[in-house]
Amino acid sequence: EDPALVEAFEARVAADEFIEPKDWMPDAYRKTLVRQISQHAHSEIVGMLPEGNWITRAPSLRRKAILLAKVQDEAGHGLYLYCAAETLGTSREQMIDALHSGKAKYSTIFNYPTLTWADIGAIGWLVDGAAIMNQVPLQRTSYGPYARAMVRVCKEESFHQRQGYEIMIALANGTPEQRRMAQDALNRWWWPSLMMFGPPDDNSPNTERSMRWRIKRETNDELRQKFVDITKPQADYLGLTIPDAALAWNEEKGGHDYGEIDWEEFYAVVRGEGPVARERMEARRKAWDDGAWVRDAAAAHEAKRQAKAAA
Ligand code: FAQ
Repeated sequence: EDPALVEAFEARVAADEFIEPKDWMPDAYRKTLVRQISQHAHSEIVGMLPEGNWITRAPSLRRKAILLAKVQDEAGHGLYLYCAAETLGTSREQMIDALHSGKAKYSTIFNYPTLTWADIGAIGWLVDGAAIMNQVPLQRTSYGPYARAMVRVCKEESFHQRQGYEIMIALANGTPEQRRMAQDALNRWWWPSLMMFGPPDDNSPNTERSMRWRIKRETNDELRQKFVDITKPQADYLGLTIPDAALAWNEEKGGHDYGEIDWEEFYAVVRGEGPVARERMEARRKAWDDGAWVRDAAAAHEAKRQAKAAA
C-alpha cells in the first residue's frame, strides 16, 4: 500500500472525518469493518430468535404487539447493517454463507435460552441496555455508513430497553412468584450480558488498532464498567439483587468493583458451544432454505420486468 495514501487516510481519521465508501482505505481497515459490521448484523438477525420464542406466549395482547414490533425492529437493524457492510464490497450472500457455515461470529448472548416471560424483560433491560452502551459511541465510528446506521438503531434500542425495564417493573412489583421469576431472569442474564462487551482489553486483539482507526471509540472494559455503573441503581430500584457478591461501589475510582467474569464460559460460547448454539444455527439455516422460493420468485419477477422494459 502506498505510504502516502496510508498517511493521508490516518490523518483524516485522526481529524474525525468520516470515511465514505468510495474513499481510499487500507485493506485491513476494510476487512475489520466487514468483520465487525457483518457480525453485528448477524447478531441482530440471530437475536430475533430468543424473543421470537415468546411472541405467541406473551401474557397480553399489548405485550404481544410490543414484542412483535421489537423483534421486527431487530430484523430492520440487521438489514440496515448488511447494507452498510455491502458498501465495502462484500455481498449479502457471502456474509450469510459465512454465518451459516459457522465462519462468522454473532454475539455470544444469543446462545442462551429464554425460559420464562421474565427473560423477555431481562433481555430488554440488560441485553438492549448493553447494546446501547456499545452502540451510542459507534454513532461516531469513522466509517460513514456504519455511523449513520447507528443513529436510527440507537433510537430504537432505547425504546427496546425501556420496554424491557417496564416488564421488570411490573414483575418486580407483582406476586411473589413474579418477583421470583424476575430475580431468576436477572441471575441468568447478568453475567452473559457483561460478556457481550467482549474479552478484557489486555486480551482483545482488535481493540488497539480499531481505537486508532476510530472504528471503536471506547474499549471493551470501559464500556463494561459504564454498563455496571448504570445498571446497579436500576436493579436497586426494582428491589432485585445482582448475582455478584463482589459488586461494590469504589469511591476512589468513582465506579463499581465487580467480580471475575467466567472467561472460560465466554470463549466456549464464542467457539460455538453455547447452551442453544446448535438450535440457533439450525433455525437460521432452515429460515434461509424455507425462503428460497421467495428469493427465486423475486428474481424471476425482476428478470421479467427487465425483459419487458427492454422490449
Ligand atoms: N460474542 O478483539 P475483540 C444486538 C470476538 S447487540 C461473540 O475485542 P472487537 C442488539 C470478536 O469478534 C450485539 N464474539 O473484538 C440486540 C473477535 O473475534 P474475530 C451485537 C465476540 O471486534 C439486542 C474476538 O472475540 N453488537 O445485537 C464477542 O474489537 C437484543 C476478539 O475480540 C455488536 O456487534 C461476543 N460478545 O470487539 C438484538 C456491536 N466479543 O471477529 C436483539 C458491534 C468479542 O476477530 C435483541 N461490535 N468477540 O474472529 C463491537 O463493538 C465489537 O465487535 C465487539 C468486539 C465489542 C463485540
